[in-house]
Amino acid sequence: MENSDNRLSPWRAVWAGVLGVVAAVAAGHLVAGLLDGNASPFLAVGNTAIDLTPDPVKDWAIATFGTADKLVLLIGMAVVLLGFAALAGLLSRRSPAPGTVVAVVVGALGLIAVMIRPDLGQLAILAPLASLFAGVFVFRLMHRLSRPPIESAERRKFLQASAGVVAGIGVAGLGGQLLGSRTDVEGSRAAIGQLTPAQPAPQIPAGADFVPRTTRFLTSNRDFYRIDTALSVPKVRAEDWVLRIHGAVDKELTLRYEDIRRLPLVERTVTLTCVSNEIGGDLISTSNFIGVPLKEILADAGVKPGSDQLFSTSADGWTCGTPVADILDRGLLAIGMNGEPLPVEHGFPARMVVPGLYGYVSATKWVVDIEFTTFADKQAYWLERGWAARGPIKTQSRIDTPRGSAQAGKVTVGGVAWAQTRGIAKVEVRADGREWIPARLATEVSLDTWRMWEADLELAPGEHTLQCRATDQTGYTQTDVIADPVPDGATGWHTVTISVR
Ligand SMILES: Nc1nc2c(c(=O)[nH]1)N[C@H]1C(S)=C(S)[C@@H](COP(=O)(O)O)O[C@H]1N2
Ligand SMILES: [Mo]
Repeated sequence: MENSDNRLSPWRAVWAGVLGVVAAVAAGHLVAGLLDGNASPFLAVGNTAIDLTPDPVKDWAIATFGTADKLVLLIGMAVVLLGFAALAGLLSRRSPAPGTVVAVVVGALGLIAVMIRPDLGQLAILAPLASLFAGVFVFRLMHRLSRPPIESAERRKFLQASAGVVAGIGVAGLGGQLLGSRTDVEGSRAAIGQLTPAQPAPQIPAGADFVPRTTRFLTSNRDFYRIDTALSVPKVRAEDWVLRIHGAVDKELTLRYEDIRRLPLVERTVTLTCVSNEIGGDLISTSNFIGVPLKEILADAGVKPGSDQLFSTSADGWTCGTPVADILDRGLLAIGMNGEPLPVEHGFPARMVVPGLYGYVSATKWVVDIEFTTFADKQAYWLERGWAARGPIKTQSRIDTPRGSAQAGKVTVGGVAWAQTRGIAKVEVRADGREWIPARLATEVSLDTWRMWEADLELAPGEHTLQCRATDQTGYTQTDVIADPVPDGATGWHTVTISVR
């Protein structure tokens, strides 16, 4: 007969729930390490959550947490999961059945998340299955050993089991981590060495920026902004990388890394921009990209007339649609960045770069598949989530300094402006809505890059509002109409308030 004395103490109930869940995550991680890091049910749920998150929330997360958005998501998920675990434990003080049901339901979620990931194979379900079994087993074991009355012998068994499970969790978690990183992508990258372009980009002239009043013209690989949907960066070794080119072509092609590297490499200085960049935001950077013009690679394939979309897919299943005309005009299959092979986070071994188009419609990292099709036939990742099919970069400008405060008198305002493929013709600055003052423009590097500017304003002590606006070389002056990044890029003039002393 069960009576109330037979119930688990709340602490032990919570402990059984938490150990069960952590064991589940660790076991899944271990098996995923053997198969594919993204098969880890915890990551699969996170990746699916990213795909399912409504765009306004996604935009808000990028704006609020920047590149830490994914870490915040993982921590949030961990907190929710531990909350469930504690609750499942508390519901199970009398019998392990309720907790077992919760474990099966959460386990099933992990299973579904892994099954619907486009980037995971069939074997990947072994990871969430391992989680499910480990979770249920550990929970029921700890539950059984926690039952009162607890004599000293039983207490010892309980402590021993706890210690054993905690050690097992540590070994499984660590093992999964080690196994997962055994694809030695850094080793593969290091083995490539320097990439020397046959056609280097022109030297960046000293007058290309006004550091420290403006951002530096070339962004280091470390500081280059990063945006992608990948919770764990795809690990593709150059030796294993294969690019398939198919669809509306005369001849299908399969290219390997050496095929690309053997071709004469060109270097292009390009400013990449994210469509999610808010007015004044920093999702924009400039690099010397090294690669091969896609037009040359595609000459062998022969693109059939009638296809207007190059539909590219990355190793992790992300997709992107780019107008064929832009690709043939200036698309690059890039393998290097600032003299080095692409950093892993920026698409190693190969990515696409197309000046003048926002990254979401042009800059596929870890690209493994290129299909010629039409915009009518196929929709890429962000289109299904409400963003526009076409994403030409809008003429924009940003104030870099001063931000916050300045000394009264002559105040030099500095910043950047961009209108990739069109070039910047003019930037103007004004304080407190007064007349526009033309800025001095830094030396132009190319139409495909940003351009730095600075201007002197005379400011008295007090609060002042500074604004800037750019005019591109087609004569278009950026609009003051404020628009959100969704669906095709933010508009409006960057406005900063400073206090002058
Ligand atoms: N595989 C993959 N490629 C991707 C993305 C992605 O989510 N996955 N994001 C795109 C977006 S939205 C942008 S702005 C650029 C950013 O490139 P970066 O991270 O090298 O700056 O990559 C593009 N390529
Ligand atoms: Mo982006």
